[in-house]
Amino acid sequence: MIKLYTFPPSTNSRKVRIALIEKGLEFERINVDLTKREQKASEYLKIHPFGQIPALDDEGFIVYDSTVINEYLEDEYPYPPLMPKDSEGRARARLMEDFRDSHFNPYLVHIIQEMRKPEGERDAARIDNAKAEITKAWDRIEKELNGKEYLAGAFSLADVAFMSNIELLDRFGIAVDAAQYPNTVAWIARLKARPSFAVSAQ
Ligand SMILES: N[C@@H](CCC(=O)N[C@@H](CS)C(=O)NCC(=O)O)C(=O)O
Repeated sequence: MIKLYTFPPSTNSRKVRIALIEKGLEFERINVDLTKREQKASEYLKIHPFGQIPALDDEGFIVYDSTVINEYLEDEYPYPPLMPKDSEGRARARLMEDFRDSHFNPYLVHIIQEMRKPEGERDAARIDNAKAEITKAWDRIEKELNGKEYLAGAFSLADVAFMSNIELLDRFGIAVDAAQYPNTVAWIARLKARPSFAVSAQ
């Protein structure tokens, strides 16, 4: 059986949990407790050389990095598909996934880092900047969604990537203005309604 090295609050791990659930794949969750720095234990470093989660073990084949893992799952378990069939659609989906990984998720990480500090020590400017960058992302997402239900047309790994962040948006009270971003608000509601959203929480 597939084993996933994961931790419930980790968004990158959730990205893989969602893909596994969407593909109907059974998997064993192996918790790597980041609060105890278990990701840096020497045994775990044999699985993930950089000491991070997620990592996946498919009958002895080990792969790490959420984006690479999800691409592997798509190649190895193609049904139901989570990528468009045509090269242009696949490139668009990958661009949006990269946008989430490089220009969206990192700002949520900044907020998490600040919120972990005692209230008086938080860097308010860093939080404000992160929130502004996240709002900027809605501009792009709104345009991408024009005339489409999901980022690449049908539900894809691009949506999976953003879906893993939705709970944090709620937790930090980052609302999306429905008047300015109607496509984005409807898309978020669509993502939340997918059974994999609730099931992937742990
Ligand atoms: N590019 C990697 C990033 C993985 C990553 O940042 N994982 C975080 C949890 S979401 C982690 O393991 N943090 C602990 C650490 O870096 O020591 C991926 O997408 O899998």
